[in-house]
Parts: sequence; C-alpha cells; structure tokens
Amino acid sequence: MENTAFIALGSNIGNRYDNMVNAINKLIQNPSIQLVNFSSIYETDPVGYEDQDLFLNMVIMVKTSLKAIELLDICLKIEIELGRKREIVWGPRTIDLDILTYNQENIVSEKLNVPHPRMLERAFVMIPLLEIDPNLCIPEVEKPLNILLNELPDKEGVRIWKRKNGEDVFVPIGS
Ligand code: GSY
Repeated sequence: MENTAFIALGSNIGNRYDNMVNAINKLIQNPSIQLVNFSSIYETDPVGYEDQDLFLNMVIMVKTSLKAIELLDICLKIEIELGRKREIVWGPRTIDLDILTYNQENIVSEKLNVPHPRMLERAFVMIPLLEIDPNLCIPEVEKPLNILLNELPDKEGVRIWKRKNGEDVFVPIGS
C-alpha cells in the first residue's frame, strides 16, 4: 500500500455517528485500503448554507494501492450506498467523503481536485486533520498548517463530540 490519503467525513442527516462508522467500515472492507489513523469526532456548526442541522465531522488517514481516481470512485459509491442524495449543493447530507490529500500530488481534473480546494478555509476539516498529523505538509502551501488554522474565524463552531451514558457530551477545543 504505497499511497497515503487523508479523507474528511461529514454527516448531518439521520444517525450521524453510524453513518460515519458505516462509511469507514465500507472503505476498509476494500482489500486495497488500510486505515492507518483517525481523528476524534467533532460536532460542527454548518458552514456555507447555515440553515441546516449540525454536522459530525472527522478525518481519517488511509494507505492504499489505489490511484486517487479509483479511491474517489469508491468514496462516491459508498456515499450512494449510504443514501446520499445531492439535492441542495451546500445542503444536508447523510455522508460526505472528501479526499483531502493524496501523497504530495497536485491533481486537477473534472472529477477530482487534490489537495481539496477548500480544505484550508474549513476549521471542521483542519482541526481533525491536524489532530492526526500536526506536521502535515500540503503541496504548494508554504505557511505551516497550524498557523493557517489559527487564522480561521470559525474554530469555536467545532467541538469534540462524545457519547457518555447514551447522551451527547461536548468538549470545547482547548479546554
Ligand atoms: O463539504 C462538506 C459538507 N459540508 C459541511 C460539513 O461537513 N461540516 C460543516 N460544519 N459544514 C459543512 N458545510 C458543508 S457543504
């Protein structure tokens, strides 16, 4: 498994936790994908289209022998299997699987842009990503990612999410 990819997961419809776990299980059922690391789960205020439910977000790191475009096809298939319908562009979703990085490659095509073009602007991506790889370098980004994260305005909209005795518990970042 010679390639490393970071994948962001998000869900704000139905059982958000189950949706993310099911997506990860489906990914790793593929013999060409190995889960290497995963972040905490965060509950996050919706960004973009704000009139929708809170998201759960996390980031995973995988090793894979697949090409980036093959990995994308698997992610899209899993989104469909888990019931994602693309109705509103920035709207609610059962599960979203976004490839953030694939090795140190720059990929620009109709289907796939890697590094993900909006990842650096999204605290709900950057916080879980830096949790699992604080020293990650992104092609053509010279500023350290922790400095870019510190400059983001919406960090307080991202809280660690846990369940304790069957109830949701929220932990503000940095506490
Ligand atoms: O691109 C991911 C989908 N999405 C999200 C998300 O996953 N989390 C939050 N907090 N806001 C979002 N807006 C969109 S679109």
